[in-house]
Amino acid sequence: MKKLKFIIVLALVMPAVVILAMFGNNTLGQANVADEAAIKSTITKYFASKYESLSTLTEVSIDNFFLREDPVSARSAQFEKDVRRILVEWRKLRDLPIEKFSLKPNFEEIKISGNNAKVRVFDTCTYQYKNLPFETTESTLHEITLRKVGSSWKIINDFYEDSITQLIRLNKEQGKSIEELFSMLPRFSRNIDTLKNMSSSTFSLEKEDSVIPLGTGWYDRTSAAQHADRYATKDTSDDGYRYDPNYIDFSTQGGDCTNYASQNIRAGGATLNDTTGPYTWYYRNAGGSTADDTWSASWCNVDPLKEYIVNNTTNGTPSGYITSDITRLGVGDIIQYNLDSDSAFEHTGFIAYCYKDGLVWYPTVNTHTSDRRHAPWDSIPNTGVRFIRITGI
Ligand SMILES: [Ca+2]
Ligand SMILES: [Ca+2]
Ligand SMILES: [Ca+2]
Repeated sequence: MKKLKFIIVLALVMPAVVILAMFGNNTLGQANVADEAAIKSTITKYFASKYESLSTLTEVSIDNFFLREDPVSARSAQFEKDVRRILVEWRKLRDLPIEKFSLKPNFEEIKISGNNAKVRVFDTCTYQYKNLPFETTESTLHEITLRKVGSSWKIINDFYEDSITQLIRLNKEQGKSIEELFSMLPRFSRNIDTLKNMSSSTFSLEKEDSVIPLGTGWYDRTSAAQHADRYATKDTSDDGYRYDPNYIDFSTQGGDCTNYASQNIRAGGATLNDTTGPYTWYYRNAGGSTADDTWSASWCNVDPLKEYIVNNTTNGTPSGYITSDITRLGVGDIIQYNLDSDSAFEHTGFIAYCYKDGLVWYPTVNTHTSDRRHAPWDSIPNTGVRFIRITGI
């Protein structure tokens, strides 16, 4: 009996031993436990240096995290410096330092192979801006490759997609240096007096729509905002929620910002429109996976959503107008951002929360790719904005 027991135990243990032998070099070995801890520590400090920089609004050196002699690493370091420099300058102009930040990176995957490592991690962080009475959460998925040099891990490449990396890439593609990009950034602030005095040449607000829009149905702004807050971040570590599983995730296909805004508007009671009139706005998920879903251009693209809202005449679906007056915006409305010098807009934010400053209510935006919950509307670097008031559905 004893022998049989031994054989049974052996039969149970052997597969585990084999698995250990197969993967011991990757995730379960003793050395890798230490490497994993070292990698997590390096990346956490690297992310923290960004939020320190945004707290002090000064440049915090990141050279130590990278490998200067490696050209890929040097290029990645320079790109991150450009990102941070623009963020710092942008917020200096608006007196928007952050404070009390709580960084909780969520490591989704760490693959170590010899002296190389690949990491997927969310840089999830919650903080307050100085003098603003609410918390902002931001979360971006990074794919980071590292190499072990001596006893320390150095970042070779940090890849992530968000509106500021898009801003830099788009303008670089159009032949603009970082200095030229700097000079394009509008000098407006969130302050209403400054906004009123803005000239349209430095701030590309579109002319106010003179047509009284339809939209007589009741738009449930609270429900729309609840959907926006619940599904604001793909990381589950902040609140247990990923993106809304009923919709496809466009974050690796040009960005999920407008798809997310449309979802929120729909959650506010808007019905889909795929049959009536020259304009359509719909998303079809006939159950099952999202792989076979279909949607209209207006559902997930920045300019087409604006076109739909300001032009459609179908009851039950979102109608509204463009305004230059920020005080007309409220929960449930949207703000769109231009990220270069052409007239097409590239980013959509959804207003799920407004805060009062003096006598004025100012909007914050929730966005996807990168993920933001309750970010001051003017905290996102851009070359122009468009305020869209949804009057009804
Ligand atoms: Ca989440
Ligand atoms: Ca489906
Ligand atoms: Ca553009």
